[in-house]
Amino acid sequence: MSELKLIVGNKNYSSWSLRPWVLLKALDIPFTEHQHYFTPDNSAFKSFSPTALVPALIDGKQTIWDSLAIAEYVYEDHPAVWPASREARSFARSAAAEMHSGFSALRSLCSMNVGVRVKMFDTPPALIRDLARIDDIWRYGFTNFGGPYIAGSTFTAVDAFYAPVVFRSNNREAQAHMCRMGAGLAVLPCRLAAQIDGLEPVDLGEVPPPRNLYFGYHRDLGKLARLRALVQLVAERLSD
Ligand SMILES: N[C@@H](CCC(=O)N[C@@H](CS)C(=O)NCC(=O)O)C(=O)O
Repeated sequence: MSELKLIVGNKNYSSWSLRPWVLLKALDIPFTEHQHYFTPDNSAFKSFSPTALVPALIDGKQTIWDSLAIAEYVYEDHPAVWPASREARSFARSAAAEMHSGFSALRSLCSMNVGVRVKMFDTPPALIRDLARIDDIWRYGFTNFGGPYIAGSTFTAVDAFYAPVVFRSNNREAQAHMCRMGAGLAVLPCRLAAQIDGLEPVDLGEVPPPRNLYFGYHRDLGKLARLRALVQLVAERLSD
């Protein structure tokens, strides 16, 4: 292998670029990053990839133009890309391939923009099925290979393939469960954390960041005694 050049789009939007980038970074594999800006027709991408898509990995005269192929290519010199055990490796490869070819509802309805949080007003059945499938895959991995990563004790390509999901969903329960599995720290509402065995509060020595809660009701209803009582009750319960 000569010096690896990873050509990516803006990783804020390009989940396929983010995957090999996270993988190489997490495994400390040396590479240089070359970012190309998206344009209306991306015709300039033809100069480095036959598909005019990002990412692409350049190794000397060799071009590898697909995220999953990049993982496999890098694996040839860096076995840590996939889990060491055959069982975990076949699971990890299957799950990464499933992400590579599936999850169309998640992909189209929860498009990636790392810097933006959007409240969804509707969760169609196809999206619920995709999310449930991710839950199954992660649970299977944690249960069978011991965590804290999807296929065992080290970060591998399957984690890189599911990394953008973390930016597509900010579900607090998922974060709480990941935290319980040992994946790291999570900023959780005390009420949610208190319901999950095995989580421990961390004393940061300072007050956690505040979170504003809003109670919406129609202006005309503001004088209703029962509504005011409810607002007061909710405020009291949440402030204790
Ligand atoms: N199967 C490819 C997908 C690559 C892909 O769709 N890349 C998007 C960015 S996330 C792209 O280059 N889009 C530019 C375009 O469609 O013109 C892979 O896994 O690398």
